[in-house]
Amino acid sequence: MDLLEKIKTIKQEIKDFNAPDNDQLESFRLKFISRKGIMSNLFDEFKRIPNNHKKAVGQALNDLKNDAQTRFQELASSLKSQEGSSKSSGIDLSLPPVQNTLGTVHPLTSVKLQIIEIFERIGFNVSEGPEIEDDWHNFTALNFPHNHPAREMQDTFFIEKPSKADDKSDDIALRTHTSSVQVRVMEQTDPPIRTLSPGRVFRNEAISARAHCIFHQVEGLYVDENVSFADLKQTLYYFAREMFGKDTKVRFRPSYFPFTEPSAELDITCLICHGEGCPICKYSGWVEIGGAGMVDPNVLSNCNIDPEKYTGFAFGMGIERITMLKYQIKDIRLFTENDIRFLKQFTSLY
Ligand code: FA5
Repeated sequence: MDLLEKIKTIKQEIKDFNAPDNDQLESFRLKFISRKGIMSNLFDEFKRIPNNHKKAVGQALNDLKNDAQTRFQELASSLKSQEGSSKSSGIDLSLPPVQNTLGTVHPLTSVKLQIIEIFERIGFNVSEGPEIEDDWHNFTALNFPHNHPAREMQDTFFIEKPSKADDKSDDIALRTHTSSVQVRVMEQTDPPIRTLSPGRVFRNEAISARAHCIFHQVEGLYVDENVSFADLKQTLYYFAREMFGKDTKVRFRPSYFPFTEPSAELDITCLICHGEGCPICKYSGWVEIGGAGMVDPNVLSNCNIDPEKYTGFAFGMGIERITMLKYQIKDIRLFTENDIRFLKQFTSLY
């Protein structure tokens, strides 16, 4: 390579050189500027070239020397200003980075997903409805009598309650149960229907270790020809086995809901005291996890489904209650306190 070519290459190298720290700056100085650096070698070579080339090459060599010195000044001052700014902002750039910690899925979310997965295996899909609900979907379509206590201020958070005693059709409230979603699904879908509706519900209740005014339920609905109470029982037995283990005992107690007939309350053996008695099971050995029953023919008619042709079952369970039993949590308030020490115990879930 002739000398002019060489000078051109080195010029580019000088331009591209970066010195993120003092060591690199010193390398630059040694390589290009010092007495034993590239520049002195080039001046030695310059002595040996023919005289008629000396003018052009000498000019290029001087330019290169200036370039090297200018670039050195630039690199030195940019390093200085970097050091100054990190010092004045109090940041120590040499410290190792802080590790990112992964968040955890909330236990209620995890249990909700586990419930969905169990029911999806037997053909249920998932549907959702609004948390702010009208009277029709939360009460009237579900056969609630006008004087039912749930329709009073003491039990329900009303957003608008313009109604007189007899006409409640304009009432707007925070839904008190996820049964409102079964009405919406039945209004919009022809049977067969097999759906699960998890969601948040609200009740004007005192908060205690067992009960909250905001909690979660999951509603199940199956409507088709020839659906029977035996189907309901087997479905819930299957659920209890999958969720709590095959040795879990389940019992149905006769109950009453305006929207199902016959109705039952679903209890499982208390997994906290294993049937011996504790405050969570009120020393009975059993804990109620939900209500269930055959959908009342009036409710089917209200949702434009022919009760002569179709029957259905429905159930509604408390997700907090199920989570407390599964993970032996003794106080429902822990779910909403956001105590990292509590939440961290569930890192391995879903
Ligand atoms: C109902 O809400 C009915 N809609 C359930 C139903 C659906 C029956 C379909 C028939 C057919 P209940 O009020 O019992 O029922 O509530 C169901 C479950 O929600 C309870 O078993 C309990 O697990 C949970 N639950 C009720 N109130 C609270 C509360 N204040 N805090 C926490 N969980 C609650």
